[in-house]
Amino acid sequence: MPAIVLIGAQWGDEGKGKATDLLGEQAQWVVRYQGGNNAGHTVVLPDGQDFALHLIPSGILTPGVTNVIANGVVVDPGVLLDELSGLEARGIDTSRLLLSADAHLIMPYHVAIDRVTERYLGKKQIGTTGRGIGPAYQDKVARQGVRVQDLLDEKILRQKVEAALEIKNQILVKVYNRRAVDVDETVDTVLEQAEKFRGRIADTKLLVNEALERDETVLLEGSQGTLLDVDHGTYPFVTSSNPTAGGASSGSGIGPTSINTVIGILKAYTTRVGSGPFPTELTDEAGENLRKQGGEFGVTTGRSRRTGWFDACIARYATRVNGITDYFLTKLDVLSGLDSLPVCVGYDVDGTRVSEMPMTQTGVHHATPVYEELPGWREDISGARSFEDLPANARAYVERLEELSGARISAIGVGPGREQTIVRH
Ligand code: 2SA
Ligand code: GDP
Ligand code: MG
Repeated sequence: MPAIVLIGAQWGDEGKGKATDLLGEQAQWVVRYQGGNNAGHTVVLPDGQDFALHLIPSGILTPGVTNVIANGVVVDPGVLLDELSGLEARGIDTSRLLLSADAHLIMPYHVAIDRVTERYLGKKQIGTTGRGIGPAYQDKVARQGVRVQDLLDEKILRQKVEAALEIKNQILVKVYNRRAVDVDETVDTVLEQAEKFRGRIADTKLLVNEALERDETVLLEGSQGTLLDVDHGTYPFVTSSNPTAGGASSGSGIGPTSINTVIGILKAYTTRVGSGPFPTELTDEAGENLRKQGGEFGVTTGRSRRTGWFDACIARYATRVNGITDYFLTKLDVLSGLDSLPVCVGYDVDGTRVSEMPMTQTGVHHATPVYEELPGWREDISGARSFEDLPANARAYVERLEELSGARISAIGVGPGREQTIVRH
């Protein structure tokens, strides 16, 4: 059985947690391949209990599934332990969670640097989650990172932490006027934490590839979204990893030929957390209404999410850069009660009409949406279970989005619950 990749098609928070939970029932493995505890994936179980997962794959809630934090993820050991104990306290079996020996660690100094950098950027800040994600990936690329496998050898760990802190401490003290980070204290802390998850460290790329050879289903759970991708997103207002489908291969160690399905999770409108351009953003009452109706608040930081109308240029772009085969359209229920629904079908960029994402970041900043108005519907659709149960205008909205996005909409979310899903294909 080939691997399935599940990715966010917009700026994250499209409902990847719910989608992973739904598909988790058909999978033997759920693998996180990028990001870290900046993610906030919500899963609502049929009994009404809801869970917010940050670092651990959403498949942990499905009995029998083996969950993997793969090489492309950055792991904060303290967060890992807290998340594990939180799940265990709620009766969740966490015995099937493995951690790649190649994953990089978020060290306490990465968190400190993330926060201090944002503060110093002032108005130009990215609006990060402050979890140390960017600085940890920076060290990975600069070849100064500390990996999970380094926790298995205290001598190597100490050398790596010493090397990583040599320049950082000078910057912290001389530029940011902070206290230097102590090597011994840092090493002791992570070693103590590692005691509690040493048994989970594994050669996960071998295990996942072997599972594929046995015809088992592997679901690769993306976090954040296409426009937060460091290569394909609205740079520099992005995260520091590759949430797009290509990242699933490098971030887990499976070949791209093992992947034959890429499911894009697409919200029926648009949201974004943090700074950066957002052409269809609504800063008026309509935006506030979407935020309230959709409960658009960050699952990790609690920040208000920015809201706006559906942007078909983004969807088309996501279809292309990810090779999306199917869409799961979420939160259609949130749009009930509106007279008319504007859908962005193109942009006016400094007097030129375009229908694709502008080539340059300046173009994205200058993009004014060109809208097509679709008629809304008033009915509560949260109980709909088949496409035919939806009002005609809701069906027409879905069909138009499908046409504009360039990939079939195979499932539709009409509420946060697992059962509040319409499967079309
Ligand atoms: P970072 O912390 O370096 O990854 O931040 C860089 C940008 O990436 C955005 N980002 C996110 N956007 C949406 N959702 C995310 N997860 C949380 C959620 C967000 C929260 O589920 O709601 O609680 O605030 C997420 N993680 C990173 C971030 O806002 C920056 O724009
Ligand atoms: P993720 O980061 O992509 O997993 O998404 P989040 O969990 O950050 O945000 C999605 C929110 O929408 C969560 O509160 C979900 O429970 C909720 N949700 C998911 N699908 C639907 C849906 O179809 N309708 C409604 N009303 N809520 C949904
Ligand atoms: Mg989220």
